[in-house]
Amino acid sequence: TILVTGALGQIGSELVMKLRDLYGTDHVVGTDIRSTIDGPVVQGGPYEMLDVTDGERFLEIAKKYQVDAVIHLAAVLSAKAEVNPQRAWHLNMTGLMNGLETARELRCQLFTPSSIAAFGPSTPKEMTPQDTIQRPNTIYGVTKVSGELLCDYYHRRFDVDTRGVRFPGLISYVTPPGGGTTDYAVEIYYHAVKQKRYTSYIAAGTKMDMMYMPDALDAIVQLMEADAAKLVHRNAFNITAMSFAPEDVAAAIQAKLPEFVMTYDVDPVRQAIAESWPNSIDASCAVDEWGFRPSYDLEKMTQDMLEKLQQKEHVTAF
Ligand code: VAH
Repeated sequence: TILVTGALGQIGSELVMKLRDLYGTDHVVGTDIRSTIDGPVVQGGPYEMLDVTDGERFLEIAKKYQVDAVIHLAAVLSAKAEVNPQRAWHLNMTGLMNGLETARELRCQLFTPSSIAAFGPSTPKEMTPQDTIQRPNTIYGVTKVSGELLCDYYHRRFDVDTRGVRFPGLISYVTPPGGGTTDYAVEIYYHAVKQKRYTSYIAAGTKMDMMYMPDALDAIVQLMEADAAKLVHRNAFNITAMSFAPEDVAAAIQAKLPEFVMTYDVDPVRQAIAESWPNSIDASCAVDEWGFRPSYDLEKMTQDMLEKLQQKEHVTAF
């Protein structure tokens, strides 16, 4: 059985459904701190309320379902973490430590994502290498680098099968992200469909790596199923599908919705976070070691996002 934390979040809410399709509904238990009674994750299969900072409860649930893989997604994202860095450290690091201790005790696999946020201003910005300097200046980035090192330590010291990827900004139409810096690239599609206009809080010319959610979900499954003997790296692989600035995604939308208008009102806090991250990262190790290959580029993603959001009856305003 696979235990997913953060199952009601941007990645978790879609990953749980995909894993239940792949491995069987009863083999995937979703957990989150919230307990919404409606929604497919909670009603469609095993679900437990879990605050990941509660280590005993984490272990108790894992034992109850005889879990053999933990996919730990519960975390505070970059912008929200800056508002309360102490809470972000506690949730991100105590949560991960509890996941690792659970994996160590049950001898099971653990996947947890890192992020391009694990890089900082002194990291090479173009085609950022897999192995390079990592001195992030956000508390979220500090927890991501710490998480990478902790997962590698647990693999080396306790032989826990830990694996992870450094996600770029993720774009999806099912569950909006909460508190990230790359969220503009999700909001823009919702606003394009609903108001035909969007005011970006990230400045023109600010390039960041991005990926469509279907490719992100495939990457998690592919890495978790990869032959361990071929893994030179573990925590965490650079992966990306595209790199764009706000004007690029606006142009891709305008190609489908000519009447779409983009304006700018830069938020200095999230702009500074975005500028501390790479412009583009090098995913060649993921390609070589476990065959990573995304299938959505900006044009294909835009086509799908607009189609799916136009189908959604109530496009929830952001
Ligand atoms: C964030 N979406 O914006 C997350 C992610 C690379 C970005 O870590 O914080």
